[in-house]
Amino acid sequence: MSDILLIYTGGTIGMHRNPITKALEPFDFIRLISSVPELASIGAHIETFQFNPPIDSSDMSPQKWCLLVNIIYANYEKYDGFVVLHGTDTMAYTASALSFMMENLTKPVILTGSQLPIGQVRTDGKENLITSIEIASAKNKEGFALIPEVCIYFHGRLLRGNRATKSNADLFDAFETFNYPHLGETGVNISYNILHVLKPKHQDYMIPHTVLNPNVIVFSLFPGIQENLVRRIIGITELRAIVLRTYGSGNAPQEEWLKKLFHEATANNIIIVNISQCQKGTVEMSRYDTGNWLKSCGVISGYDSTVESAVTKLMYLLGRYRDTVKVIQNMQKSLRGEITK
Ligand code: ASN
Repeated sequence: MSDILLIYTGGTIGMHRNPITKALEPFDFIRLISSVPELASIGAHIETFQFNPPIDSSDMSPQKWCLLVNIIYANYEKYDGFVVLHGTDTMAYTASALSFMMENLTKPVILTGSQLPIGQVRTDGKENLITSIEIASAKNKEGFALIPEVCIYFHGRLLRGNRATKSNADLFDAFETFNYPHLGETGVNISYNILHVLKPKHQDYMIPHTVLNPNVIVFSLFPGIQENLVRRIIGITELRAIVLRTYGSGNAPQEEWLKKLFHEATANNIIIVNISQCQKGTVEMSRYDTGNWLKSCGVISGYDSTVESAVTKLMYLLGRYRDTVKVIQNMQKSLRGEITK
């Protein structure tokens, strides 16, 4: 029997409808658990930890990521796996952040949630919760965790956390990894795609990293983008990095003012990471002239990274290294399977 720590942060899965405002709001975890008597029949010993108060995931923050890492680290030896119940809206950011913040992770950390509250008749929460616990409990022949990485399990799909994106606000089928195969799929059985799962050194200790530097912004290019606005952003004293969402395979308008500003920014130790506005595919700055000039300004490739992964990886690296060169070098490497290189 596996020992699982179930951490409830909040999200729709545990919400109920306020009888006066009719809006969904976070609710008590005990009530949540009593909605799932099936949990008693899973072959796992489950203990719980609850955020007080539980939050809508729009209120997630780097401080709360640190809290999650500290909870997992403090209980790391005691449990075989961890299931984190989380709102769907920022679940992919949390999954990405946790993957970077826990180096040498050898145990499953499975994030899940739901689109409908667990107490509601047509809820997707029960299946998501029950299967996540099964996945977090799964071991291989040697007795090691089958999925030793941070994942999102949702609507029959097991996804690498730092590759995942919330792709649908309405359907139960809400998450996808556009640039990486699913790590598992569920039907009658759970079938795992073990070839694509990370293979950690099981003898190594997990190292938690809880210093994050959030002085990062994301901005998208669009036809008509204005010089005075971009100049203001780049002039912000605290700014350390920009996740630049470019066109197609990493292209940008060939405006002299944009070139000058990007040159100034990178010369000023601001890291600019080029990722595509397309959900699928990768940045290849040398493919067109419109991408190549970005390279000559010191803009670096984010390859096939998601926004969520690029932002949280920068926060983690900027918190870990003072030296901009080190941050840039590590941005170019796949640290936890987050980019294809
Ligand atoms: N607003 C909710 C949240 O992210 C959405 C959900 O969980 N389905 O907390």
